Amino acid sequence: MRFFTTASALAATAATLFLAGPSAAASSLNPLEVQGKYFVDSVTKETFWIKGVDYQPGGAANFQDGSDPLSDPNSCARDIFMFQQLGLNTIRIYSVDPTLNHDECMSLLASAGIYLVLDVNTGIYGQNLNRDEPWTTYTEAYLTHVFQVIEAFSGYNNTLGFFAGNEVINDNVSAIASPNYVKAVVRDMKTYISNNIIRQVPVGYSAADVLDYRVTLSSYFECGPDDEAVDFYGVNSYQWCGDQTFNSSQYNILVEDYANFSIPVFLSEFGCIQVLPRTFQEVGTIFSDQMSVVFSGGIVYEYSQESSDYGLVNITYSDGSVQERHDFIALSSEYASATTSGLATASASPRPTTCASSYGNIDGNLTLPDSPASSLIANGLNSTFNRGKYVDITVSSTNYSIYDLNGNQITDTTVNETYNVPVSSDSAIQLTDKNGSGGSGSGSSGSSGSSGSSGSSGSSNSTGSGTSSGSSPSSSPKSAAVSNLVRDSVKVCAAAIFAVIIGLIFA
Ligand SMILES: *[C@@H]1O[C@H](CO)[C@@H](O)[C@H](O)[C@H]1NC(C)=O
Ligand SMILES: *[C@@H]1O[C@H](CO)[C@@H](O)[C@H](O)[C@H]1NC(C)=O
Ligand SMILES: *[C@@H]1O[C@H](CO)[C@@H](O)[C@H](O)[C@H]1NC(C)=O
Ligand SMILES: *[C@@H]1O[C@H](CO)[C@@H](O)[C@H](O)[C@H]1NC(C)=O
Ligand SMILES: *[C@@H]1O[C@H](CO)[C@@H](O)[C@H](O)[C@H]1NC(C)=O
Ligand SMILES: *[C@@H]1O[C@H](CO)[C@@H](O)[C@H](O)[C@H]1NC(C)=O
Ligand SMILES: *[C@@H]1O[C@H](CO)[C@@H](O)[C@H](O)[C@H]1NC(C)=O
Ligand SMILES: *[C@@H]1O[C@H](CO)[C@@H](O)[C@H](O)[C@H]1NC(C)=O
Ligand SMILES: *[C@@H]1O[C@H](CO)[C@@H](O)[C@H](O)[C@H]1NC(C)=O
Ligand SMILES: *[C@@H]1O[C@H](CO)[C@@H](O)[C@H](O)[C@H]1NC(C)=O
Ligand SMILES: CC(=O)N[C@H]1CO[C@H](CO)[C@@H](O)[C@@H]1O
Repeated sequence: MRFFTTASALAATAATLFLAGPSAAASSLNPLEVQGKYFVDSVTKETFWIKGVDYQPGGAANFQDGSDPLSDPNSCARDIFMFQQLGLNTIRIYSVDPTLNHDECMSLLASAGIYLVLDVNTGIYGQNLNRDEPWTTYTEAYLTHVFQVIEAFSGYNNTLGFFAGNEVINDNVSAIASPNYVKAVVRDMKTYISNNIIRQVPVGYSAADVLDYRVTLSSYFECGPDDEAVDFYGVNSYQWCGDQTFNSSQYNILVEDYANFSIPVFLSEFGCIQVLPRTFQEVGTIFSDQMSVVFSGGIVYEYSQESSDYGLVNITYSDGSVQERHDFIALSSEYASATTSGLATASASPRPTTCASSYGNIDGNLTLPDSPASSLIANGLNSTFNRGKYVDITVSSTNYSIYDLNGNQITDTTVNETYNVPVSSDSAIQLTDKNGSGGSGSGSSGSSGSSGSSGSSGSSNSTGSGTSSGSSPSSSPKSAAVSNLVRDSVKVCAAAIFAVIIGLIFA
């Protein structure tokens, strides 16, 4: 009798699994796209507001090639578990090594429902623009690095967009010298993508919020032909410190200043530390009707505790463990209660397709220089370059220890794989054959870019070895896809048939 019940239950379960299979398989994470001033899900057309955290364990300034935040599946599983506790739908990473394999980490992020906004620069010499003398660093070699990052990440549907630069323009000298070079990088990236990659992954710029040119710089990046203007804009803002209101923080001015912006704008860094511990009181306002009509959410600086003291968690590198800090608890509570009202309906002003002849306080030469990489832009990197694709997830539970604020170890640290991640040739065919159909793709506008990491200005000129390690050329995605499909359906069918037979025998 007991066995009979079990067998029936098994049969029922298997049948459910079998029937539910197709619809469960259908829920994979859709690419986002830019529509007017909002990000929308390209399939459901729902508006998307970013709930994010900046993620660069070790600090962006110390980045070296050879490993990056998405190259080790065990640390990804550890941190993605934590991202889910925080309620995130997006992370931002400042620097990666495009020759490494990011497939498993990007697949796990996608299964957890998390998008990536990725900066294309590093602090390594040759992988960023010198903000004071950008003409010395705007070279084919530099752009090769940028295009490698594009190639490595465009095949993942959860790549939300690329930042061409972070705070490249951050003082009076760079405000004269750099705007047209950053915008040239945006143009080169957008043109590279439209020529060589099927999905027109959006390209943006992340700005230091300097009031002298807050409005003029964003207007300069927003204007012009589609292939030169930015698709979205990030503002790094630390103006809400401690106990404030919409008005006292001057968020009201910030919102007014971008009220007519024609493309998505969001806080690409926020979370002032002048008053500690942080309560993240501003989250409620960012996602309120007052603000969410203009700002598409925000990204808190930053996940790991570094010397700058902005961490949500402590990472102990000797044993790979992480521990929640007070700010982690505060942010997860604020993000959990922040809701937006669904479909945003505010109509966007049309994007200005011609630029003014000058913009206040960025009064250098605003004409874009010709690209030093026009042949690469036309033809793409060679086809042997490391192109990312989704793979079967092998590590969904980290082997590192995770501790809560009180030092108690969290025992179940399995990532909640909410979305199906189709392992298929799809990622590969998101990239055009160099001489195939070419990138159609909906263009949005786009602009700006540069390098460096947040907070610090100045082009860093650290000498990293420019070499990359561990490039793992993808094996044939098509055969992997087919074998995966076969494997899965064999598994499900066999289970169902077995269960039904057992059920019949015992019925
Ligand atoms: C906030 O500032 C605006 C002016 O920008 C003013 O109209 C409004 O009354 C202020 N609100 C509060 C609650 O003080
Ligand atoms: C936004 O547009 C409205 C209506 O055209 C105008 O009154 C307002 O001054 C504009 N705001 C900015 C910051 O340009
Ligand atoms: C995080 O690390 C710092 C410095 O090592 C330490 O002072 C602090 O107590 C740690 N915080 C937690 C919650 O473990
Ligand atoms: C930078 O330029 C602005 C306006 O162009 C000026 O008001 C400010 O004093 C300058 N700052 C410095 C440090 O020179
Ligand atoms: C402005 O920059 C463009 C592109 O680099 C260059 O062709 C032009 O000569 C510059 N104009 C001036 C006045 O320097
Ligand atoms: C392909 O590109 C990579 C990286 O740019 C380079 O190292 C390699 O030599 C190139 N291979 C061919 C066959 O051109
Ligand atoms: C975790 O697993 C990886 C292999 O996947 C291994 O290299 C590493 O040493 C393990 N770390 C711990 C702390 O067990
Ligand atoms: C996993 O995610 C689903 C969908 O968001 C949710 O319903 C479920 O409660 C989550 N499970 C856990 C253990 O968090
Ligand atoms: C990416 O998204 C597109 C559009 O929704 C879909 O057709 C494609 O199958 C997806 N690819 C992968 C690998 O999930
Ligand atoms: C950066 O470092 C390189 C290599 O050491 C050097 O050749 C170059 O002049 C430096 N550039 C700047 C702007 O300091
Ligand atoms: C990589 C490659 O084969 N590029 C070629 C694509 O086609 C154009 C013209 O159709 C050639 O100029 C490129 O060399």
